[in-house]
Amino acid sequence: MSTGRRTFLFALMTMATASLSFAVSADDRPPNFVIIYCDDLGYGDIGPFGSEKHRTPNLDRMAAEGRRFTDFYVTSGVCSPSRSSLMTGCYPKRVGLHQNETGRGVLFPGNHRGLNPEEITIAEVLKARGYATAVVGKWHLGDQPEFLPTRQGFDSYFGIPYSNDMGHWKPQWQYPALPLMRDEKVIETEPDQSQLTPRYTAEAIEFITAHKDEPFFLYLPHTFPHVPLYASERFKGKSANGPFGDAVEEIDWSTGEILGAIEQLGIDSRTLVIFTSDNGAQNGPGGSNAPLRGFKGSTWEGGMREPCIMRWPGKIPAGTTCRELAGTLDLMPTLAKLAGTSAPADRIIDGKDIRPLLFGEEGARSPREALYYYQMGNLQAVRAGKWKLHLSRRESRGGQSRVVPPQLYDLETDVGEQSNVAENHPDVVQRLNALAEACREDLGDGDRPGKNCREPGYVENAKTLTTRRAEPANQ
Ligand SMILES: [Ca+2]
Repeated sequence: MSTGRRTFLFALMTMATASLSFAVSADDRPPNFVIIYCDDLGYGDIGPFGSEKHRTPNLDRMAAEGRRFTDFYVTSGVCSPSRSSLMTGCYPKRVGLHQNETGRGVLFPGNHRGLNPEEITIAEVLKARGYATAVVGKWHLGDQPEFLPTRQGFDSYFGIPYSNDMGHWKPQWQYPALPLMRDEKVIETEPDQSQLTPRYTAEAIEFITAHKDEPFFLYLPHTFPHVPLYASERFKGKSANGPFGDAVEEIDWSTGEILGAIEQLGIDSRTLVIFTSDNGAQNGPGGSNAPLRGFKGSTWEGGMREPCIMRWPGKIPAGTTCRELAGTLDLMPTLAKLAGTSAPADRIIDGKDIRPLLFGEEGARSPREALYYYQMGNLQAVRAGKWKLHLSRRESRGGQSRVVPPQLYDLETDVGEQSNVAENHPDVVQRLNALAEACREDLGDGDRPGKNCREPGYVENAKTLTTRRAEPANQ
């Protein structure tokens, strides 16, 4: 090869390398992700989803600048199982977090069980792509060192490890003092809960600011509006709906602060912000799942269908609505694709890539054939398209046992699940029953084991993070 030709080839290679590094370092670099995840916020609790009680100007604006998802689901009506799906893209039953080790619906302080460190979380997927990762808020996927966020792909953690009622709120419950943690250390016990939302907000903005020049993933699972309800002085007593409304309005403020910081830093066009909730509003504290039926803990729509807004200026069409079936299961695989990578291929992942739904592509349809509604280990309902079937089951009440007949609802015309049309559509009932049967085979149901379930994490010598007095145990 002549020297001239060699020089020419070298120049070509240099140009190729230069253009490649340019492409990666400029606007084409992976986008940032912020997931704001409320606790027990109902479908009808914010303005963009019809609330007339709560003032949510920041969420109203977020919806006007982004996209509402009306048929967006979590996988459980309670905290821990729901969170396991957001983190792993799998049904709770798949990863063994549908209940704790004693058969209760969520994890409690000092439980042996937690999200298996062998599971690959959304944070681990993104971290492998060079993302800075942080969680600010309530974790609730295990409080043993092996299960903490810092062992599950997050660079840093600030928040409470489980629900805010699992402390000295009700002394008769005999929980250890509620810990506030930084990374793996308890830094306070029984923190002033009225300050949690402002403190989370400050932490979130600090993280975003520190990492504005690299791809980042911020997971912000709020403590509220789970009970006991608190708001800071600025919001306390100010809403038209008591402490519940105060907490929601403060979360709205927090969302506005975060969106404002993202705008001010000039990273709007490369930041996807997602706002949703871990399960529906509880019956009693003041939340609303209207127009849906049922509450937190149930497999009615009110327990598991959540308000969801996504905003990404220039990418997600502003002021639009997606009515296709989607959910938190889909976020891990979708964010992985947006980051230029993929969900793990060595195991079953239940989530789907829903990028076409985010971007509002013409004619985009849900890639999901069916959604399964579990209450702990029991499969109770299945949705396919517009149809939802509550499965026939045996129910015991007051010493009497009876078989509850199947109930079929057309969610397009009857979102409130009021009119059982099972008798009019035996073919649909049969089709959804067949889907349910395939699900039982796969994931199990009640005493019946599923053939594709994985083991939860388990720690033999589990300890609580704090003692029953208000003193940290690990300092
Ligand atoms: Ca919850």
